[in-house]
Amino acid sequence: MVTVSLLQGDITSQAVDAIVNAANSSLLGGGGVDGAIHRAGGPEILAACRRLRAGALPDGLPTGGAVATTAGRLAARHVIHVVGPVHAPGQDRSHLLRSCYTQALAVADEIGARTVALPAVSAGAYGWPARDAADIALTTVLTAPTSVKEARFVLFDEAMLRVFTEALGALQPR
Ligand code: AR6
Repeated sequence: MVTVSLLQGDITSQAVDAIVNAANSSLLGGGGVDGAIHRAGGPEILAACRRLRAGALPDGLPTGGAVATTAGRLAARHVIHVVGPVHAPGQDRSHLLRSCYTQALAVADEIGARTVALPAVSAGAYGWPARDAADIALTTVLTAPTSVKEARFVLFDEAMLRVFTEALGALQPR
């Protein structure tokens, strides 16, 4: 069974088997955690993404999908790129956000990753309300069929750590 832990910090510094990137469909970089991962990991990650675009993923990675690349010079061994849904008020796109986490863990299983660090996918530029993003992230990871042993949510700021802590507490009543 997967153990979930919560940490405030920068996902690029995590020494785990794989870190999850909140990318966009192009896989060619962006801001937020995506920009931070490419900056810290160096050009090898972008080169690997370009190869995917030239080969298996000519149209990019669909929303809700996941794919692994090298982690370049990061301490982690792999980056698992996912594409979260843009939050759209009035539309239920939560299945796509759940899919990011189930697919990320499925890819982790394929590459033999047992420790995985994850950000709050869609909770930044893509506008997902933090508490809903946290509830979806935690319930999905806790119930996913996976061989991953540790899912470490690395939350960038104190406010997001608080939201995830409250959401996890509500799932595990004392
Ligand atoms: N470590 C951990 N979390 C981080 C870091 C970091 N170094 N940097 C930011 N975050 P976002 P999205 C948090 O916008 O909403 C990009 O341009 C951030 O505070 O990175 O899925 C992509 O290319 C927030 O809580 O991802 C896409 O175009 C969370 O990571 C688009 O943004 C996610 O915020 C994806 O948007």
